[in-house]
Order: sequence, then structure tokens, then C-alpha cells
Amino acid sequence: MSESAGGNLDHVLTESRLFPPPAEFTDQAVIKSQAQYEALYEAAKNDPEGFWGAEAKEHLHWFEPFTKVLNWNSPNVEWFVGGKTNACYNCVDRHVAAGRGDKAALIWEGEPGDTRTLTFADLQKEVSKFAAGLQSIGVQQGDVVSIYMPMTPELVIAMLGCARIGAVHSVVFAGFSAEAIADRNNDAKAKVVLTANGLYRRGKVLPLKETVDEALAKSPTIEKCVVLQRIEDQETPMVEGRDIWWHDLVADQPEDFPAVPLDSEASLFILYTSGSTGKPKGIRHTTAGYNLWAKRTFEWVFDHRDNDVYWCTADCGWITGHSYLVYGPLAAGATCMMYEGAPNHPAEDRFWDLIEKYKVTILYTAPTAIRAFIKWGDDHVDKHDLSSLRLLGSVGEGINPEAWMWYHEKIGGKRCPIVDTWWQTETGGIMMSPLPGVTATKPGSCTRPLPGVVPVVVDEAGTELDVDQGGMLCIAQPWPGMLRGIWGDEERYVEQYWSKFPDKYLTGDNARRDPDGYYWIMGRIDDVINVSGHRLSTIEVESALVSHPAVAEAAVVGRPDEIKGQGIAAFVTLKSGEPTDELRKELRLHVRKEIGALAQPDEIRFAAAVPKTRSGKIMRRLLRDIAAGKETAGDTSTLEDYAVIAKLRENDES
Ligand code: 6R9
Repeated sequence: MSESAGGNLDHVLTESRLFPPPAEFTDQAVIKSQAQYEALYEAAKNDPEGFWGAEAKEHLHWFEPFTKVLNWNSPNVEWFVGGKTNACYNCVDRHVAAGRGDKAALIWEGEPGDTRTLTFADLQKEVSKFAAGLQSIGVQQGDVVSIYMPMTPELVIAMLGCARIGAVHSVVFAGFSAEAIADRNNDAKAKVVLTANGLYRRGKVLPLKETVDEALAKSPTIEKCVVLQRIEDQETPMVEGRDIWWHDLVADQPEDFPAVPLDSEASLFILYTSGSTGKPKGIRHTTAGYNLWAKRTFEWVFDHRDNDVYWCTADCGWITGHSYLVYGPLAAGATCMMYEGAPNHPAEDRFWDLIEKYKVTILYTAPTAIRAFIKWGDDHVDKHDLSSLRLLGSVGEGINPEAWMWYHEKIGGKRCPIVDTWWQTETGGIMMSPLPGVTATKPGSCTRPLPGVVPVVVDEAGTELDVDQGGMLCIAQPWPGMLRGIWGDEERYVEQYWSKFPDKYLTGDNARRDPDGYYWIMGRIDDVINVSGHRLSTIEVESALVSHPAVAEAAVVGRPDEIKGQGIAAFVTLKSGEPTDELRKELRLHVRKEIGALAQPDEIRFAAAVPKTRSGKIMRRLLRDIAAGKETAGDTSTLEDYAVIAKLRENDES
């Protein structure tokens, strides 16, 4: 952690707009009143075993009942001990058994416009065949299977197929390099890799299989490679004895291959996350607790109703795709939209086109996408009828209040509540979010914790801070969806999350709680800027910049300053127009006016784009090095576009 970690943070941004849920929404909502929320919250906090025991019995299928709800010996945790269940069964078979087999589970559209719909019954057949196929090539319970696939229904079938037989999936985003795949294969000791012969991205075909072949030259543990034929008539190199076509693997397999009863604590998947420094860590989640958390948080936060068409735009390469495209909504029996390609192909209105065409009712996307839509202009939105939408969600970064307002007005037609959901790969599912029928929202706040989540904001000594004081966000009680470890690295797990405060989970984010009990995430602990002893959060300065009409996006970091300790460097992308010194001055003054002289950037650099991780988060660590004139260091395997860094270096203000 940087030297600025710990201690209290000054908060400079004030937001007083409040948006209560529309009465029509509340009338039909799953959770309708503050009292109902509070009753759930208190029950989960005061009697976690009673609360979650009842939830697990009602919401998961059990081959064998659990005998104990919780074993908690910080940081080791076990939920639903002694029980046997299966996440694939909960997501698929349970609905078929209950007579809901004909309901659409996945409505898919490929980038070129090809479409497919799979009902829960279809999904059951496909998943059976694939699971049996995996077993036929030697995959056993506990084996790790790497998945490097495009956003096709087969990607979901692959994940669920692994879960069906107790194989542990490790999905690697299909934009990563051969090096990144090999690192993950080797760290996880993966036995099999699943891929495709290509994917469509902005009208082009990306040849995934070639990348995998390069990775497999450096992945000694991989025995087999299964290849989906996503692209027809494409030359695909196949290695005799190692590579198998997906269609051959499933050709003679049974459509009723049963789900295997698994221990509650059997590993369900690992997912690599880069962290801010160092080599990616494989976050490990287990079967019952994770599945329950994904399902219940989905139902609460997205107010799931039977006729919803729900669309989470995240790729399955990220935790959001795992929890809110696969395990949460499918366990809840929801109809999920899935889209393969880019949001700006063939044009910048592709998302709005899809929403209109499929009458999507719930949209869950990320601030980075919202800022791109704003930059692309309202014309693309205005062409479409978005009246089917009733609820909007945001995840991945703090959403700048002005982006929130645009989302609310332009996409939500002022009638759709927005759920700003705060959580992490490690937490398995949403931790803090408005409940759309209950919580009055404030732009930029993830509002209140969900039942089962006990957040505390503490200083360096672990002392709980007062209202409105920013500090380190920790979680004081175990919850069913929490990570169980870092794959193969127990030491790093303890060191990273439990060494500072042994009895609390350290999130690595800063936050403050306002007088209404609402939480405001203030960015990563490492990103704090210390100006003359005042500790500022990057998001507040960024939000002030984004509230200027010319600014599309802003990333703010500290840079060494002999007098102040740290100064503020801002990287700004414009909606349109030319970067001028005049505008630089204006933006400085704007920040000064919005949040005060202290937060006024010392330096503003204009850039065509800011560097982001592949999941769309601003990479402030790299910007810090650029602002300090240093070379970049650390792991950049998740960085979206190296060229962006070069451009930023050139546009040095001084
Ligand atoms: C789900 C996901 C986790 C980090 C997290 C925080 C940031 C996510 C946020 C948010 C403010 C929100 N983050 N959601 N910050 N408001 N609604 O993104 O997981 O990729 O592991 O990232 O993302 O900093 O600690 P992951």
C-alpha cells in the first residue's frame, strides 16, 4: 500500500439531490418498504445462522441437508456444512423440475445479428451433453478447466457444465494475450482449456484458437483443448490427440446426464483479478454460499419479476458476468439477454437497438459504458423506444453524479430507479445497493448495505470513524458469498485481506457514511491523494471535472510536489472540441468552484482516452507513474490499450 494509506479522508463533494422510488414501482416491488428492509437487515445481522439457514433451505436444492449453517474462525469460513447441492442443478434442473422448462433462459444475439433462444429445458439438455463430454475426456471433480471463449451461449453452457460435474472453471476474458492465458493456466494447474475458433468484434474475426495454441506451448498441465466452431469456413489449426471440436465432443452424449451432488464448500470457480500490483490472484468461490448469495442479491437488487427480460452487459470474463449473467439470474429463473459484441457495432446505438428489439426491462451496465454513450451523443438514444425499461443498474466504478443524471434522464426516462451496486470479485455478489422499490437514491452513492452485510469505516488503528469521515471500508461479519481464498496462495490471502485487522475483511476501498446512513465509495486506498496533509479521494475531483459540459471522462492522480507533498494531476477526455489552454484554465476554476481550492488540479492533460482495465476501470496506478515521469511497472495484463499510455506521455503539459 502507498504511504498515503490509512487515516481519515476529507470529503469535499456534496450531493443533495434525492430520488425516491416512483410509487408505481414500489407498489409491485419484491421488497416494498423500509420497514421490510430493516427487518431483513436486522435478522441477518443479529442471527446470521438462523437467517441464512432458512434462506438456504428455501432457495437452494439440497441432495443432502446441511447440518451446521456457519463455521467462522477468522479468516476461515464454511457455510452450510455437511450439505450437498449443485450450482448447475439450482440454475437449470430445478426450474425444469418445477414445470418452468419452457421459459426462455437465454436470449442471445451475436455481433453479426445471428440470434438464438434457449429455454431452461434446452439449457438442461445442452449442459448435460457438455458435462458428459467433459467427463469423457477425463475431467474429474476438482480439476480446473480454463475457459477462453466468446460471449456465446456455449460459454454459459461451459461454466454450468463444469459446475455440473464439480470441475472448477477459470474463465479468462477472451481479449487477453497468450501470455496472460498461460500464466493463469499454470497458476491454476488447469487440465483442459475450452475455446472457439474465433469471435466477432467490431465486424472483424479475432482468431482465438491461434492465441490459445501459443499459450498452450507454455502451459504444460493442459491435456486437452475443446474448440467451439463459432466461425464457419475458417481454417483452424487442430493438434492431433489434444484438440477436439465441441460438436464432436457432445455428439453422442446423453441429454439427461445428472448433476453431481457436491459439498457446499466444494470449489465452484476461480477467477483471476489483477489487483493493483503484482501477479494476478485466483479468487476462489465455493458452491452453496456463493450460489445463494448470487441468487438472493439478484432478486433483491433487481427486483426480479417473472416476466422480466434482464440484460447484464458484462462479459463472463469478469465477476459481474459470473454472478449476474449466470449464477444469480439463472438460479432465480430469470430470462437473460446476452450479446456477443461491441456496443458501437455496426453503430453507436447497438445497445438501444437491442433493448427496443427484445423489450429489455432491466439493464445492468458500467459507468465506463455510460460515459462512452454520453460522448457518442444523444442522437443514438433518441432513435429508439426504450419504454420497456423499468430498472437500471451500474457496477464497476463509482458513477459520477452527472453521468448518473444522464442515465436517469436519457435512458431511464426519469421513471426507472438506478441501483448503483458496490461489490468486488472477492465478495461474490452485491454488498451495497439501493433496493429499487424502497431506497431514495442519491447520485453517486451506493446507499445502504444488503441484508447480511455489516460494513464499518475505520482508521489506521481499526477504530470506527464518525459519520462523514472517510476511511477504510471493512466488512465486520462473514457473509455466504465471500471468497474462500486465493488459489494456491493461502499466505497472500491472509496478508491481503486479514492482516491489517484480523477480525474484519479489508475491502481495499475507502468510503464514508453520511448522516442518512448512506455509503459513498471514495476509491481504492492506494489512490488517495495527499495534498498538504489533506487526504482527498480521486472520485470526488473526477466527478467535479465530469460535471463540466466539455468533459466526457476524467482520471485524477497524485504526483510528487515538493511543497504540498502531493499535487493533483488530471487526465481529461473531451466530449468534443479542441483542447486549449483556455479550457485548461476554465477546468481548474470549475473544480475550484465546485469543491474548493484545495482540490484544484495542478496539471491537466488532455487525452483521447485514459488507460483502463479490460473491464473498464480507470488504471490510476499507470497514470500515477506517468504523472511522476516514471516508467510503468507492475502487471499490465489487464490493460486495455497500451497505445493510450504512449499518447498520454506525449501530451505532457509542461
Ligand atoms: C464488481 C466488480 C472491485 C472494485 C471495488 C471498487 C470498484 C465496483 C463500484 C465500485 C464504486 C461502485 N467498484 N463497483 N466503486 N462504486 N458501485 O467491479 O468487481 O472487478 O473485483 O472490482 O471496483 O473499487 O473494490 P472487481
